Amino acid sequence: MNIKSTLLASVVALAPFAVSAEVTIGFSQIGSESGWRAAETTVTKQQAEARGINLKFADAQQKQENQISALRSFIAQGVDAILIAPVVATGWDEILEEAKDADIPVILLDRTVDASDDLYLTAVTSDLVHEGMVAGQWLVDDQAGADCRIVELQGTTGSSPAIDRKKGFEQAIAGHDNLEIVRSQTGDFTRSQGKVVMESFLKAEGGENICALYAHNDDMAVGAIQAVREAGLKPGVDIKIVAIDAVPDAHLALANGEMNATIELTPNMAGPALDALASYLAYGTVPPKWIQTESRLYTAADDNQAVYEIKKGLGY
Ligand code: GYE
Repeated sequence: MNIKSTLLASVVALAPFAVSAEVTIGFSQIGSESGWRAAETTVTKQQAEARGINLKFADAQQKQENQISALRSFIAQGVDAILIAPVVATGWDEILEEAKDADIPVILLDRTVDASDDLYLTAVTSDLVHEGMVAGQWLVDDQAGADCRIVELQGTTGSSPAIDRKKGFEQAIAGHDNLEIVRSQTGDFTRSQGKVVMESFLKAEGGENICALYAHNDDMAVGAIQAVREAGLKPGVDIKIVAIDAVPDAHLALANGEMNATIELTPNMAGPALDALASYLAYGTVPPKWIQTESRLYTAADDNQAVYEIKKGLGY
């Protein structure tokens, strides 16, 4: 049942952003590798419920093949639209073609794909390159020309945030020869891997030879902070720590001086996505290919304890 045409007839009379309860949307989520992703799942379910949408949720356990089979099942069920957070950037053309052939609009959440953009309606993401640049610029300013050997915890290999956040950071430190990335490895966006990989960096380099950690997300940084502590060093002091997401535990680490900076990523990608979808289903209004979400930098200068209190109940 593709509801689009039948909806058009009935929806015209409804408020443009009101989506009737008849609408069924499939949501293929990557999993729950980080606090941020758990919050995104919570917020997406809340946003759908608030609009009376029947949301079919599929947890892919970090596997692309699970996301592809979830999308194939959504298409077979004849859902009205699909939301997907694509675990990696490549390998989506075929399944997106199938959704297009079935006239089912697809919206990307928080990550992008290397497919032709006529295969999806829009992508709701932050500027991932910019996030890396802000992290790099923070370290440039913090070090003010001093020599600094950096280790990097990358996100999931092949994912757009890992690719773009690395690119942005390298762009920001380019030309600052005092700053050098000496080790770089994936921690898969998880706390446990962040700790394990940071332990290997500390062992290989010697903690006294590491000046700063750049982590592609806070969860890896929180894991790494534990490793730094266990190595007898002071995180945030002996080793500067900058990351991305601004999850509650990162605000706690900022408040107690164990972390130095994080760039906030809103977990509410679904709100703008469902608003764009409502206009598309109601009036055929085609949204821009990219709907950018806001990012902001948090440092020790912010009232992180207060922000922690606000965020701790948001499903992180
Ligand atoms: O930063 C991280 C999650 O896709 C941008 O995915 C997102 C990232 C986020 O694992 O915590």
